[in-house]
Amino acid sequence: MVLTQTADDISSMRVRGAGRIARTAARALQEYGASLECNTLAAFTAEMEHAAEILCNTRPTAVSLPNAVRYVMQGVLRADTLEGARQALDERAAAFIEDSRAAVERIADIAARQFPDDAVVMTHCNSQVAIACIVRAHEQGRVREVYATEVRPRNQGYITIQMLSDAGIPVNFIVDSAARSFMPKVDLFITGTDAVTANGAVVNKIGTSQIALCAHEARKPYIVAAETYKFAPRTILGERIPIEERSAEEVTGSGRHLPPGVTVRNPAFDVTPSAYVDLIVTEIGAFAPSYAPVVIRDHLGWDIGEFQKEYAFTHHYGE
Ligand code: RI2
Repeated sequence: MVLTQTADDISSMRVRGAGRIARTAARALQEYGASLECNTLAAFTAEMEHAAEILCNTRPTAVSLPNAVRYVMQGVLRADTLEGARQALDERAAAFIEDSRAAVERIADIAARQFPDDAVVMTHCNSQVAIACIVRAHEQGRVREVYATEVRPRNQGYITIQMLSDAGIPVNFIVDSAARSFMPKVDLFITGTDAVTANGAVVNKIGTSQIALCAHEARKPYIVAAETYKFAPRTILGERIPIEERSAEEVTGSGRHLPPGVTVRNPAFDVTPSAYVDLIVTEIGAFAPSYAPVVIRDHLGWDIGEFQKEYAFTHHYGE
């Protein structure tokens, strides 16, 4: 079934990358809804809510996933009729997929202006949107070469170097621990993100915060390329972004003997404080990280009224 297959593809990382995960979930909801043979709006809504929950539980850190699911599901939850719910689901899923692709292009246009001439760039992990920025700047003749990390343990760096190489960009492939050694040669560090919090912190692939620290030390700017649906609304309520911890086998390989008492830790992401982030480039503009709550309120539409509705606050000061 398309839904369980998609959920498995996302949790096993056959489908990976925050943007691709979000688009894949939107498409899965669209297809699942079209396949349902429910006769009532209530039954259809219940099935769709169950599907949404399954998808949201696949990978906990990338907020693009619940944001995409919420956007698509609003069409179902606000509908008055079964036919209206089916139509809104289809339209919203298609709109999300189209808008998220357009956002990557727009971010590339905006971010490319930040690249100095003859730029030497460092990137970490494999971000579709960060690579789009590098490629756009290279098309404008402003990228000399890229330092791309290996990205232990899943080695997403191999995907990055293939994409950059396909675009005709000279690449230096380095182990993750060589990032500080090469930072003096670099003009800017750029990555994507899995989540931006209300205080402007950036959650991204494990190792990002170490490189951001090196960039800060060397006074090299760190630019984050982030579609607005990668901002995490619930962090305004104090919720923390859960950091996904994956299996030990990803680190050790299968069949490797470990001494007794050794525990393998394999967090997939880390948090870079806003102090080490120079600019977040979104499809609606380039901002300092302190602008994150404004994006959440004005662009994602999560305001105090929204929270009040959701949590059904009944007591107000003065009453
Ligand atoms: P785009 C990836 O996570 C990386 O952390 C990457 O920076 C981020 O998603 C954003 O990817 P993983 O799925 O949406 O490899 O920019 O764990 O492609």
